Amino acid sequence: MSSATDQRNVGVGLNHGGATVKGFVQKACSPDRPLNDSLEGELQAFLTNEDQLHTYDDLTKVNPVTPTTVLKCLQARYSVKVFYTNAGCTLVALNPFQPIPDLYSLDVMKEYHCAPQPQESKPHIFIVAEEAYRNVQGQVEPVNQSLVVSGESGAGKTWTSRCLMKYYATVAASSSVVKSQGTVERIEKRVLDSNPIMEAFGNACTLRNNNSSRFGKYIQLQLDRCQMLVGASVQTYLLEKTRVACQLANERNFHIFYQMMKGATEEQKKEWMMPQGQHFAWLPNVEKTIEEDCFQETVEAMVHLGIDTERQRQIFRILAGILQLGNVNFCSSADESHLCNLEEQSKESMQRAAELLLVPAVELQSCLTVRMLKAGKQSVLKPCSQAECSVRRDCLAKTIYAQLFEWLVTFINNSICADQSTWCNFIGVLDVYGFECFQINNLEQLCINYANEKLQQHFVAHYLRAQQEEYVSEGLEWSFVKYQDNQRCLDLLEGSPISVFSLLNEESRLNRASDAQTFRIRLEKELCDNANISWDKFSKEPHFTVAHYAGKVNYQIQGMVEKNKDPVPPELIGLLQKADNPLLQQIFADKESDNSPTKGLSKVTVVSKFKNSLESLMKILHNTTPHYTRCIKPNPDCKPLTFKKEEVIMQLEACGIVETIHISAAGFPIRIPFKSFIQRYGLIRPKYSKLNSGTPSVDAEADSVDASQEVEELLRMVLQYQTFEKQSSLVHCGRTKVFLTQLMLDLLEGQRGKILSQCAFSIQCCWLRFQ
Ligand code: AD9
Ligand code: MG
Repeated sequence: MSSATDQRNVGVGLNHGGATVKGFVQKACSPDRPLNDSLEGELQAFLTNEDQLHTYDDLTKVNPVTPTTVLKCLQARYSVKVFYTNAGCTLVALNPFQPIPDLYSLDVMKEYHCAPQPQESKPHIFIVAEEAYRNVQGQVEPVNQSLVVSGESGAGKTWTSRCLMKYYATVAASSSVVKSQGTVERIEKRVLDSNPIMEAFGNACTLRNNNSSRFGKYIQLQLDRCQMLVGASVQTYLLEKTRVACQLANERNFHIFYQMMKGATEEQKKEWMMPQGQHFAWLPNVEKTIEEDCFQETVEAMVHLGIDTERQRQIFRILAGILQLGNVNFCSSADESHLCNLEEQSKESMQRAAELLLVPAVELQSCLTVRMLKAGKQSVLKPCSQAECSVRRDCLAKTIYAQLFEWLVTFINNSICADQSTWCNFIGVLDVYGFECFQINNLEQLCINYANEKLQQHFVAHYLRAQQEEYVSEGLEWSFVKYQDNQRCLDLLEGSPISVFSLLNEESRLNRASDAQTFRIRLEKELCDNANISWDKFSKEPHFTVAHYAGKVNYQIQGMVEKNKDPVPPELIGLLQKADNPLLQQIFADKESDNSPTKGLSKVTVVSKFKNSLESLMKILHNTTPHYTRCIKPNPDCKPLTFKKEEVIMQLEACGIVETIHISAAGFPIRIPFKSFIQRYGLIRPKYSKLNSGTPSVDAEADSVDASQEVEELLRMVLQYQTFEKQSSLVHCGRTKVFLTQLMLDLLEGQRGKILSQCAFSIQCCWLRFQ
């Protein structure tokens, strides 16, 4: 094992109880003896010098590792514009919220790519990228890699993912020989061009981030035998389609609509029936200009990926049609028909929407205002209430948009995915939404937080596996490592036979008029044994609270069952299948309406679909070597170089950094190579404790005896000759290192301190006698 690793292990190990350790080190320097160079180096890990905090490039070296010291270290580094810090096996990335010249330049990429030991360079996202790149060509067989990027909204996940993709598009191409260079270049550009398209359609300006991704993404970069990038494939998760028809105050719709409004030519606007100055109800905050309002870039990327002009026309007409739908409002009719009418000013919008979507206006209106009910083999038409009409309008817009997004992702995949025979490994980049806890949380947050629970479980399992590997290589058994995992919470959410999801699905299938209170009572009755769920009995709003690993979240029950069903009236699907817009026709061609008799009860609910896609993702992650990057948002206002402690600490806790420390504390966090151990604690043995007679030459001794035996003897002494084996919960001797718990370290330090103070006292007495 390299000395660098040993150093790190000492650092990791000396996480806790640092205040005492620091004191001992200071004492050790004076009456004891001058520290030799190597010991000085080892003991640096013990010291947390506040002035030097910014120099600690691994949080596990800070002493003691507590949320406060970790926070101070990150703050110190941020203030000197150092944005990356290791935290054991993860990389913490602080968002600078301003461009940092030269941090990601071509030269920097090359530097990391060519470094013999990139891990020894300053922490950087390119080290993570390079490590994965080198790992992929495993020693025995190739190992696929996953780069998991997490963090809260605006923390920098998408930015980091793009950065990783650019790195591979550069190094995986530049390392290639001239061989089929034309193709390689083209594919890299295509892979990168998938970003602006997906961001235009899947990102939006929110209160937290001007370019917030409203979907999760896992992109696999496909590498051939020569480690060259030959293609990619994208998997997306849970697009927030409700945004099309409903935006919170001060938030916006998806970027693409604004790009069209702002970047299209007069001619295009005419074609899309978007006259200058027309107000669109679904385009709030249109006056706000952001960097992402760049229509030209999206169109260029579309062209590059092979979306021809005709297809583009069809896409933009559909989008313009959706905008017109947003301006359609209904009013109750005054006559006996009970049919809802269009508000006067909505008539033109309805006409335009129909024209743009290429569906008959009369049919469109009737689909939105009349419901078809099945009674046996017969169909009955029933007028919808005003509220129902609005729900159907929104549903139509959301369905079209979600299907269009899905079609785009499929198109992109067809355009960038390499032939199966040409690639052999992949590096996956996962950019998913972070843990969410808003004032009002519903099914979306439940799914997002469930995804984060799954990822956290994976992280914990992997982290412990890494520990296990070291224990095994050191000849230790590892079964005694105890840790808290989040299985209970996952059982609560997805377990079988009874869980929140199973009950929610059951409620959705029953198809009865959903009653939030009834569902709450069921949850309470069926899940009362699980300590991770609770209720505020006095709350008027039916809700339940889940204790996630990152904190407690209240979920509103009202509307949850309906969201889970996500019903699309069959008339709407039928209408879209008949549309003259070939793209609409295509994307709905094989869609069965939800209420169709063939589907019946087997309709896949939102949580079932999400759970399945997440399970596939977890399978992939389990079969790859993961690398974790935790992005941190240093302030809520996205201000450059502003560090708000309260914000950061919450994220450290939520993204599991503090948890990581706890996990490491549950095992044997302190690992000290035998030689260093003897150097520091050798003086505890009786022959050395007669220190008053002189300074012990531990180095010479250490060389002459078997280090392992020496260490065991020392440990027996400290444990007062109890059977050493019985103390396996406190300490273990490996092949080259001692593995200790914090308690054992404290015992050792206590003994050492006692001897040193006796020694200081004796020296003082001698000195007085001389005088
Ligand atoms: V969300 O969950 O999709 O809402 P992300 O993806 O975590 O969120 P994003 O990557 O979009 O956040 O970053 C937010 C903004 O921070 C970016 O638009 C950049 O302006 C800024 N950012 C993030 N990382 C960096 C960086 N390394 N250097 C400079 C950055 N700016
Ligand atoms: Mg994002």
